[in-house]
Amino acid sequence: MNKKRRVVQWSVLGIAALMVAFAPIPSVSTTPTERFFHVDAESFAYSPAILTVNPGDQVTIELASTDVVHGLYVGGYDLSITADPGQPTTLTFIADKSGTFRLRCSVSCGALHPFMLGKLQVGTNLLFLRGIGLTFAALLGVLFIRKPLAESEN
Ligand SMILES: [Cu+2]
Repeated sequence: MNKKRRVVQWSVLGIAALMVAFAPIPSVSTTPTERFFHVDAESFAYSPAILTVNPGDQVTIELASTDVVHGLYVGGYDLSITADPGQPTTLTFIADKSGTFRLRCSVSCGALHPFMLGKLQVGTNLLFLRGIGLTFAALLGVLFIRKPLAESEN
């Protein structure tokens, strides 16, 4: 009985290890490219609101306002542009910092201005990968913590 349980435990561990080894992980080394985003700003949202690029990419954001003057501040990079209605403005920079950065409107444009937000994702979302890693760690932990208890039950 005990031996059978051991075999099951090792099988589960083996399968988990295989999953860790072969889980698709986005390639780390990507050739930097030029990325262009046309972002429409309208009270009180950006479209698109989430910009995803790779580290090292040259990012150009064309901000176009369709109603009042709006701004776009890129947190972490400390860059800002404003766009008058009908007069798009462009901002070009190298995405040399990895991570998730807040985009927000830099011009007080109305009641919901503080909620005019977006996101710049540079590179792989590490939180997501860590979450997967933690899930496996927890799984293995449960297996090893349960073992002594299971044996004392017999
Ligand atoms: Cu605003």
